[in-house]
Amino acid sequence: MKIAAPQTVGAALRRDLSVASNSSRHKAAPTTLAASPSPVLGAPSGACQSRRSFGEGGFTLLELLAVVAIVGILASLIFPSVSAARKSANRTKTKVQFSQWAGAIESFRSEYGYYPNFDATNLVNGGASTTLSGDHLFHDLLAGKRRDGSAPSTASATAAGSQNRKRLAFYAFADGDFTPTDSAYPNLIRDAFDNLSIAVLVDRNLDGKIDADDYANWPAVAAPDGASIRPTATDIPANGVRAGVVFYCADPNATASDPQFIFSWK
Ligand SMILES: [Ca+2]
Repeated sequence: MKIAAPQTVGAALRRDLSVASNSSRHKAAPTTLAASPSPVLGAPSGACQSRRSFGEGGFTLLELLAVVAIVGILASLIFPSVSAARKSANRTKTKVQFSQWAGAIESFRSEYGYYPNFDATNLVNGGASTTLSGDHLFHDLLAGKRRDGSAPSTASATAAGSQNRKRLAFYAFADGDFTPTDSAYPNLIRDAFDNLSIAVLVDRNLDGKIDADDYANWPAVAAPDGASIRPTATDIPANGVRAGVVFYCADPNATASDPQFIFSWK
């Protein structure tokens, strides 16, 4: 007769106890078993069920790295297209802004018979004050008042109040048209890219086009990197721009070596 080794007996006893324990649990919770799906009923033991649940609920390091890599690839694909779409939308918004300003200036001409004289720099913020009570020629001319609502200046013949002597409102500027009061350069007109360097030109001799007869040199504007860039002959139609008022500013992608612009007429 073969006698089992003590260790083997102990192991057999533990198996028996485990089976008894499982059997007891199964009996103690008949409702749970009945409600459980068939794979649980077919599981060999509670311990195995516990390990499987833990494995199914977590991620290995490899899985996490794979997820991170996939998210990175997706981000690299999505972000450039989102950025390009945002720039395209802002270009459109800026050109709409130019068109609205041009309409206001044409209204000024209809009223007074001539285009207004802007700052000698031919920039919408040329010589502008950064305070609400100060002079902002471009704004004050078209709004018929200062930013704070006070009467525009009549200090000279070209001051806003002198040119728009009837103090008519040709354009209703919104707060969003200006840089915030807490910015480095507050209360200045900006485009959709927060660009403050915006050129404005008018048909000074009223011949139906804007060309060298009106402006010997087209105004330079600041690129995002601070470079001063100026349109060249390739940017401007050979016979001038057939318009009474034009605007332009640097494109957000412009640099000194690659000057690009947002033109109101293109
Ligand atoms: Ca002209």
